[in-house]
Amino acid sequence: MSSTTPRYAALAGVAAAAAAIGAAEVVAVLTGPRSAPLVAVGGLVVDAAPEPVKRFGIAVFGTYDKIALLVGTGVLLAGFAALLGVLAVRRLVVGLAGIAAFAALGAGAALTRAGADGLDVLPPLVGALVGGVTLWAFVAGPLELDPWPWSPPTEQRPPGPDEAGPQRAHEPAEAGPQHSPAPAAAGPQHSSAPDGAGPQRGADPESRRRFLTGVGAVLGVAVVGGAAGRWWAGRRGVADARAAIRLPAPVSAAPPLPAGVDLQVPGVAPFVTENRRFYRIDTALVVPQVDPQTWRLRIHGRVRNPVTLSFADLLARPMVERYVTLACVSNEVGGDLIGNARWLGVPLRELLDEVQPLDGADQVVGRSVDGWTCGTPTVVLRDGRDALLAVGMNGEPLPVAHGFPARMVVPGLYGYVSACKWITELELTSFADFDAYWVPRGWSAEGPVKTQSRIDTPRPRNRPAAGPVTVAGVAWAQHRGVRRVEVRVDGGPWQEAELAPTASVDTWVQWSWRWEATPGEHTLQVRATDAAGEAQTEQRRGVAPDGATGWHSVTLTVE
Ligand SMILES: Nc1nc2c(c(=O)[nH]1)N[C@H]1C(S)=C(S)[C@@H](COP(=O)(O)O)O[C@H]1N2
Ligand SMILES: [Mo]
Repeated sequence: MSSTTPRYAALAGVAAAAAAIGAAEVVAVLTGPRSAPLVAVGGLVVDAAPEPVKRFGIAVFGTYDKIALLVGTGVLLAGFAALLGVLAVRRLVVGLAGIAAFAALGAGAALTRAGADGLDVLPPLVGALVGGVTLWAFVAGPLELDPWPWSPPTEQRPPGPDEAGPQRAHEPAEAGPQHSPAPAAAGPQHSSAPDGAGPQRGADPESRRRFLTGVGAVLGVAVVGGAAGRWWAGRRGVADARAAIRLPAPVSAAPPLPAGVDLQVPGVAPFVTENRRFYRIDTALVVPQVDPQTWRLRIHGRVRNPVTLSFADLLARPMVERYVTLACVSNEVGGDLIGNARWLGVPLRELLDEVQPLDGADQVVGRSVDGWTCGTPTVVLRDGRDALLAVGMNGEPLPVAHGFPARMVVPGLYGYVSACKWITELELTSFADFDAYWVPRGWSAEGPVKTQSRIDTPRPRNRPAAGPVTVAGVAWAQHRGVRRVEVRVDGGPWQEAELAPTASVDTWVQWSWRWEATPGEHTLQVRATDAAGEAQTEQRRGVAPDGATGWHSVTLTVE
């Protein structure tokens, strides 16, 4: 095979894969974006990825971890596709079998997602057909290079006595990948060599033009068609249904915020986090689009009176409104996976009272439409705190990415054990009988929020002038409350910071401290003490298995 063969073959493979994925995206307009193979396979990867990999993804890419995953899946896929192209030039069936295998993986991934139905095999199936035809067209059909720039002397040499005849002629598949990349560097000069120059024949220029034009056209149509499909599928979402919802007024409104909850110090996180700035963490590659018309919440399991509620049933119930600060267990010390919102919803306690949990039902499992689960201690939901089945966030229906039409919000617990979005089931069971999503992945079954404090200003890259500098930030110890925040400079004595008023023990609190800064490099540290008098431990621990500990510190230079 000439050195140019692999790169043309790789192009054919990539074009076929692009055609397959583009076609699948278009078909997914009918079946829903979750059955698009890239998303379905990506979802499998999310669920199967070892915990450290996922933590790495969240740590490195933060809330962009999903985009990173999809791009990564795409790049990997392109690599495989190139390889399949190279194999297909030698034996078309190998390439076609590869495409079929991918389609099977895509179909399997789509079918094993929660809530999947038979139609979900359509995108990978149609994609595979389109990809297969495309591959054939470039490798053996009308757009084929004519001839493929084989290198006759090596390829057509009769097998020697030490070589296994027929297989050798096609070259074993394993030889392909290792072989192809190496000589590629020599490519372009060779391919433009006139026919018959040297032992290698280049492809007929006319056929090469046809081939390359074809590849370009397929890539263009696939990208444009795929993107259009994605966009169209997105329009089938529930934005209109959400906009049409009128939330009821609460029978118990959130207490008015005391004056001064916001210290008005530039750089400090606002007391109420805007919806569009609220952090988002979940395993959903495509945000579930749940139609409130057909949505149901089933409360069942170890209960005396199982019930099923519609969204209208829910809205007809007395609602309460509360400020609650939600935090992610993956929030590093000093991190921003935390936000505070005004939630409107039905007290979970009342729903549980109605279904009457049976003895031993010590765990309430929230299950979302996409199969994700969290497990919350039943006692926590019944101990009088404002645990809500929420439908509103800061005066609006829940944003789709934050769980529309309904989610759980439980003061004092990390989101992974309590804050099920797109919820469709509450199942009463026991901790002994059921492990929720993150538990077998190495996270603790119970997840009370740890007391934490964060310096929002100054930041390490600030270079304040010597003199008075306002050091400020937020601190939280949900459902216990923050009693005290202290700051120290360069390991000196702890100085008590001023605490702003806050809404309740379930919300974070802003703090500030006036620093007489002197020129040079300094390290600021902060620690909070909860209402029970327990101070944050200095010991630095990572986020797994139940939340990070340690003091946030900021090192900066004063001019
Ligand atoms: N359905 C579903 N709900 C979920 C999750 C999820 O992966 N799927 N993640 C949980 C986690 S880990 C957190 S921290 C909160 C985050 O909620 P937010 O995205 O509204 O900030 O949602 C929780 N609810
Ligand atoms: Mo989380």
